[in-house]
Amino acid sequence: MTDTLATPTKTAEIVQERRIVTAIPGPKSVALQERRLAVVPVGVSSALPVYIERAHGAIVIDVDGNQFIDLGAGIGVMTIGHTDEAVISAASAQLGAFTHVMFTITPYESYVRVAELLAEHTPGDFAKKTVLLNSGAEAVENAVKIARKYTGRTGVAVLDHAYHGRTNLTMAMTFKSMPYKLGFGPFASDVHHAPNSYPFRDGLSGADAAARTIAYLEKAVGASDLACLVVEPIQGEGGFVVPADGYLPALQEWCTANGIVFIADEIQSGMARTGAYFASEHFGVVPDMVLSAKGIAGGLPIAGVTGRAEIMDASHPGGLGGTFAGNPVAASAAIAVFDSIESRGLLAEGARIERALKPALLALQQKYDVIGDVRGIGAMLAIELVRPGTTEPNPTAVSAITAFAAQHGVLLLNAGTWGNVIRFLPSLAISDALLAEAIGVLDDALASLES
Ligand code: PLZ
Repeated sequence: MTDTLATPTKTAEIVQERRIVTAIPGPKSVALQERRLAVVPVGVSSALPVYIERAHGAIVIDVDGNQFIDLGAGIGVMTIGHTDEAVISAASAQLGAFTHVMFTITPYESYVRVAELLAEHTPGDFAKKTVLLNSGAEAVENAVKIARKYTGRTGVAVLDHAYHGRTNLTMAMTFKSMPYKLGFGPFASDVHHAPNSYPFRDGLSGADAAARTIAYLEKAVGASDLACLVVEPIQGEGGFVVPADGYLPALQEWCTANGIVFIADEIQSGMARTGAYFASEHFGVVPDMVLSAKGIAGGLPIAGVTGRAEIMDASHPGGLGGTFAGNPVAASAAIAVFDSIESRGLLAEGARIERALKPALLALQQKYDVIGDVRGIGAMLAIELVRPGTTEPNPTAVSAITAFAAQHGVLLLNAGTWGNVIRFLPSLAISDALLAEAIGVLDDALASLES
């Protein structure tokens, strides 16, 4: 049976199974890699030089016919699964209707509908408005732009270990120098990095960590100079760092008291990944602005800045936009993703994935002392690797494990300021059986470290 499926003609025919049939990378990938090296700069690197031909659900299949269990979902983009029928049909229908007219010239309904859906599903019961953009970084840029216009202030506060993008302003906001910033400056000014809450490393309560963040910002900047504080409710690239209880509410309270716009960058944590539409809900905060991208449109590029109407309306007409921003094909796909989450009850899937994965990861922690911490919510889980008996980061173990997993048909992503975190952010379409199989490979990978 599997033979006939070796070259499936339709993505839906891809059986949800792991299957390695060549060396990794296989010969066709090796040939493509050679072509790529001649024409694509080394600055654009790939975690694994395996070239993908098609994908469905939680499986990606490469040009050599190898099938991988995808635990990264393109860094949290394919939240409802690869080649989802609803996304394909919505985007295809829009392709045949019109692909571009430019919303700032002649508008169309799908943009408005996405704004309605984001207003409905982001936290908070107040009037909200949304501007659509193309990428996460562009959403962050626009959020800062709007917060500055609204407050008449210029200071931007961000947290240590944050990731907000690769454009000039967002490089300034991103914490980690290598590979994101080194040699790419000078960076935008008036961006201030404050200590975050990182329970595994600082051992602080939420209240104490918030007091530390606030004291830093008050001393180093001054609250009245800050336009906004941008936080990822669960830090993504920084290593799926979940703040201690009470940390985010204390920050929000301080922002509100001081007229600082409280912005949640939910580009990685949002859109049903954690079992809630947006991770802010787990922490009891209602941000003034929520930023979304990645998972909102099944892989088509679109991003949103959704915020309190009075803040969003601070910009003069014509101040916000962009040629492709809110592209109709991507907007149609986003509507299909929202509809699928509702009609298929996908909000429950985050909790299912947590139930399937977290106890297994905790069991591995008991077995292997290289795992210092297991954390996360829903389908946003991670293990932080250390030198056994210490909290010293262990990126070497992460590299060895992700390489082993790739050879055995499991795509695992790293993360973390020290590159010592493995994050699990599969699509919500992944089955418990595939998760169990991936855990088996992870167990073997951990065992191989000791041999
Ligand atoms: N904010 C919280 O996670 C994107 C970047 C991967 P863009 N993270 C993955 C890479 O190596 O470039 C991200 C994020 C958070 C902002 C962004 C930026 O989103 O769509 O990549 O611009």
